[in-house]
Amino acid sequence: MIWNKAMECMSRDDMRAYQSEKLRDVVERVYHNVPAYRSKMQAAKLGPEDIRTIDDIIKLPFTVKTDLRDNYPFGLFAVPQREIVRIHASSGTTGKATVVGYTRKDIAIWAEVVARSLGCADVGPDDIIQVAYGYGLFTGGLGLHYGAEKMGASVVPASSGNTKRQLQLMEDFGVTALACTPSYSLFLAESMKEYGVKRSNLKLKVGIFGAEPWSEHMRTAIEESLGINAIDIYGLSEIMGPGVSCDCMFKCGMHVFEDHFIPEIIDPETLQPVKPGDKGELVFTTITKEGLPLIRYRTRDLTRLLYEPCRCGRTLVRMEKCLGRSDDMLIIRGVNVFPSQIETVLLNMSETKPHYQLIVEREHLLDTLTLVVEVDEQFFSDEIRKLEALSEKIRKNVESTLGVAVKVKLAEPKSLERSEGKAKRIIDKRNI
Ligand code: DLL
Repeated sequence: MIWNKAMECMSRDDMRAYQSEKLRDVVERVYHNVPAYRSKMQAAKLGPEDIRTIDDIIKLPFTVKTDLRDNYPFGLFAVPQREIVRIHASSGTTGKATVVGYTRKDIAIWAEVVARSLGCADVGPDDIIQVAYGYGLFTGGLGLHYGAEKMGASVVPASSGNTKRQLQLMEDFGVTALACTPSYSLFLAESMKEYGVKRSNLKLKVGIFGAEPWSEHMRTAIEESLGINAIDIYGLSEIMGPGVSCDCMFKCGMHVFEDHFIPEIIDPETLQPVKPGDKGELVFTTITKEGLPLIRYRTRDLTRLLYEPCRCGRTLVRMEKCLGRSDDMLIIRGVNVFPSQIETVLLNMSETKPHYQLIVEREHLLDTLTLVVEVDEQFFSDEIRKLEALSEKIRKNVESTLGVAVKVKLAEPKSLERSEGKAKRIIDKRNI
């Protein structure tokens, strides 16, 4: 089902004209309402009058995650705080979270793009959708929730966790659509046996999976084990949350809702646009957002844009599955983790050295994180009790910063390999 034909099936020329108009508007707004943007534009000797069409977008300075941190928490908001009706947050690169704010209109647009995404996934008013993304500061739960309500589907706001209950709800309520991370969907499939839930007793037909990278090979595994259609949904808090783009039933790249988000692909080294169709870093400009409009935001996600028409009838550009990043962010059970956050915790503790390794594994379909950390010589001890207490202290500190469970292994001083170049801190053994 195409939710908004006028916008999703527009001719490319009309889309460019529409984007040009909205781009002019957002540039005016940030220039006048966000001091940080005004300074950046002034430094680049740019005024709003220099941005006439979409082709001028490349003149504009980029926005990066640290801009959000530097203006923490609300410094990049383009409206007075009284117009903000919702705040979400995700992990920042160091201690501080990335905070995003939405006006009432932003929330309505977000619900619209998620409703369109569900339309892409063939979820309609007759469906019962279980939202098993976390509800809270993370955008997954509430994002899917509002979009599903807008679509008119019956929403089961299960939130994340409690696998037994998830399966029971699915069975008892006749749930037809499941929204969660792709790794959790596989875990649910595996847990069915354990909890005595038979596939034949479930009405599930489609999954709306995202928030972490997953390959085509994983798509096949999910589709086979759950007997459903597995649809990829992409988004990031800074730009909106889930619903920036979504697969249609042809599963040949995620349609970007370009009337709200203009995508570009740049070379992450030179920062220049790549040739059409080439792979690089995805950059977005939000053209309708009021609360936190972002200009040329570097997502760090690596992908390519596909402009060939899609068989579904949508003319919206498609983006290929995102499997890599141009930074070191990891996604563990849907939670974004930056090694720099761990470094900050270790540096703040006198007992440890910032020499560490992070080992990521997928055990029984769930991601696990092990932190191997060197203990400072002064604190290293032969007493097991002391070491256990220290490891527990590190675990608590790291978990409260990352928001994800971690196993801590202490290492003797100077035992971790030193590298002459870039330290190899992350050992990702998952085969996504
Ligand atoms: O993960 C929003 C979301 C929620 C998307 C639910 C889809 C479903 P953040 O926590 O800000 O927002 O993390 C954003 O997650 O830059 C990507 O690296 C990664 N990501 C999100 N969706 C996908 C996907 C939400 N479908 C970061 N495939 C992004 C690959 C994804 N990576």
